[in-house]
Amino acid sequence: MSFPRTVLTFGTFDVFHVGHLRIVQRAAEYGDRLVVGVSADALNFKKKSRYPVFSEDERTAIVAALKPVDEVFLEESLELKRDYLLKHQADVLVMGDDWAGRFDEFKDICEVVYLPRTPAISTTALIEKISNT
Ligand code: C2G
Repeated sequence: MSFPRTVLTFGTFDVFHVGHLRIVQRAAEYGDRLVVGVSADALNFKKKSRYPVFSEDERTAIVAALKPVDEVFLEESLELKRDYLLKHQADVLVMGDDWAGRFDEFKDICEVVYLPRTPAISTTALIEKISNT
């Protein structure tokens, strides 16, 4: 096992909420150093045909300011996951269980862990709640 043990997680982290905070905190417990890939605006547009509420610069600044986070980079493409894991020398990849099984192909280069999502909170639900008030 290498030291320091590096954990990597990915996310959009738009309209940052406690579910995002909890996954970051729990991911950090899997190693000594936490690196976070924040998905680019263009990648979100490609996936969901809409831009996030907060720009990639704002989302990156919020995630970088979190105590458990050591390094942040922009995730520009879903296809580059293996390159990102290798580049950042990830020992563990942590994702919420909405992604369960989807990253098992990387088990040849790192540990892959899926953690339960924090219940009853999501960016989509928050946007709906705010728009309806
Ligand atoms: N999450 C959570 N609990 C919630 C909401 C989100 O644990 N109530 C977790 C998700 O499972 C994910 C992380 O928070 O691991 C970031 O969630 P999103 O911002 O929705 O990220 P997503 O759009 O899934 O982007 O390449 C993968 C993408 O970058 C992931």
